[in-house]
Amino acid sequence: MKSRQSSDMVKFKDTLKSAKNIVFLSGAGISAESGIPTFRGAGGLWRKYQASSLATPGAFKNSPSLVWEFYHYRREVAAKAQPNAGHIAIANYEKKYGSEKSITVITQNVDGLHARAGTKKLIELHGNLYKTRCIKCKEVLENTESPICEALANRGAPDENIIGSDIPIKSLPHCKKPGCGSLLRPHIIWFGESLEPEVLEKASTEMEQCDVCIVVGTSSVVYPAAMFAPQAAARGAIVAEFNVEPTPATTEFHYYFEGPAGTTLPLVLN
Ligand code: BJW
Ligand code: ZN
Repeated sequence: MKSRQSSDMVKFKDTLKSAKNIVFLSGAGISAESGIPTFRGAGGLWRKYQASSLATPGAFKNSPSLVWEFYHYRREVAAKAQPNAGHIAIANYEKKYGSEKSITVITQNVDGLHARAGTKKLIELHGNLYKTRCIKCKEVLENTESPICEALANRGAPDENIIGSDIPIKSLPHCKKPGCGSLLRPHIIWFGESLEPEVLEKASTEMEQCDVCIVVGTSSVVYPAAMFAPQAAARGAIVAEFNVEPTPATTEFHYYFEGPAGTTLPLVLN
């Protein structure tokens, strides 16, 4: 749909009332008001690095120490953060209407804030900061320890003057499975890696079935998530975008609500 968007909240609330299958598709912007920096906005750098140069298999191979420092920092920031009014409005909406409608949150975020706000039907497309995966036996485990290993205590400062990282590999987190003992990595989908097939499948099914999709706080530039909502709009689902500024996908959607999601989402959902 390439036409002018509506920002008629009353009309959208009506649409939502009669919707049976609703998907929320969220990105970093929904957590911005919790103090977690977005990727492509101000604060998107850690030291001198863009996330796109650290969140890659190549970066981890090159320096697991540096990449673990980056993730240790992010784990600590997210652990101290609290879900904001946007996360809470979505969780409460599910609590209120979840028995009469199918309500799913598909998030690109790895910070765990949707779950902490109380969202139950949640698909985490890009993994989770508090899960590890063994590079050898592939076991995925939840891990909320702080720090995740002794060697990372007091590491991960974002100061751009810190050069490199020198933690010996043997001191980084390792698999505790008998007979394995290999290096652990964050259970996060990095650039150039495929999403987990069953996660992608679940998300695609929800996207294909939804009659309303609410896209919140994503720049809609990272694939495959970037094509979910435009595809839903193209097959006739009503798509509403909540963002502080238009994105490359805005013109594909029916509704555009500009402003911080912590303010705009409660207006629509409460
Ligand atoms: C607010 C707000 C407020 C602020 N209220 N709003 C097809 C074409 C071209 C490239 C590709 C393609 N298919 C695959 C690729 C390669 C790549 C890709 O898409 N690159 C693009 C950059 C072009 N994709 C992949 O590699 C994916 N893998 C894959 O597809 O495998 C098969 C394949 C591989 C290679 C080639 C072809 C096929 C995997 C992607 C995994 C993404 N991983 C990351 C890093 C995770 C690491 C980590 O967190 O540590 O996930 S990238 C990073 O971006 C992170 C995010 O989840 C993701 C999306 O970002 P998001 O959430 O949209 O954040 P921002 O910062 O971009 O936007 C914030 C928005 O909020 C802004 O719009 C603000 O305005 C707004 N906002 N405050 C409301 N208060
Ligand atoms: Zn293992």
